[in-house]
Amino acid sequence: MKTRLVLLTVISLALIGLSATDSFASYTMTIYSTKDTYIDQKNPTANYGTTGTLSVNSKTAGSQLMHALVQFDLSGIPVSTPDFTLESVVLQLYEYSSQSSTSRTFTANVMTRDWTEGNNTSGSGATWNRYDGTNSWTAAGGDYDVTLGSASATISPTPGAGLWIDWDITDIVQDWLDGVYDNYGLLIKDGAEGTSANNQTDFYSRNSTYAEKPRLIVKYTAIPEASTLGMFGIGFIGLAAGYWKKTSRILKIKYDE
Ligand SMILES: [Ca+2]
Repeated sequence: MKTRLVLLTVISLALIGLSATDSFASYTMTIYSTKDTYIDQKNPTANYGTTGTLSVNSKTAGSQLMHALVQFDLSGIPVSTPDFTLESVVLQLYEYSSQSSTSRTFTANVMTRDWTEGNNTSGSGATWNRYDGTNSWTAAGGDYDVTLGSASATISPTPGAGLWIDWDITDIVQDWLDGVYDNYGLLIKDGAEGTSANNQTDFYSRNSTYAEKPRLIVKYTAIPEASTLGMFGIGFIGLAAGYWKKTSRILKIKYDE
């Protein structure tokens, strides 16, 4: 009876050791864009796939609208980790130049059609008119749907030396991870297009020679897959099982005698 009590205590301790591994840990990962370009209404057949800049402009006078397109590969986010929870995702673009004298709000919108980045040669990739250099968008200027997902960021006028601009796209990335809709990236545009003023704002693209390239800051929590405590708990169970087997044998021998 005393032996069983000791054994139960040992097993209980082992289970406590295992349950202690159920504590969450927080992680942060950075994902850089795998595709980016901008499209220009004034030069509707030009591709800027390998240009170091992503430009956005609200100016409709003279047909000078500009939209930026950016896409990220999310396969590195460990969604199958036990108890994975996406906490936040922030899209960051580094603004290095703005010709606007007023605050601008830019929206990042869920794209509804895949597109080709291109290499700056004619027909190689996305333009204002075409998504792959050959075939037309449903609507010139890029296909997107704000009802699927849209995030906003407001930029002060003449920001000076440059700064990171943040869009909270947590809900959009969660929907991509859940397969609610396909990940064709985001179309970034001025939230108030139709101006006569030139509000061109420039961000670094992934092809820039500068380090501040488009990126996602992904924060999530999960249970560590293998922890010291877990191994400790498993070791305890192993010891307990061994002890039980040994004790049983001794008892059996004694009983047989
Ligand atoms: Ca690019």
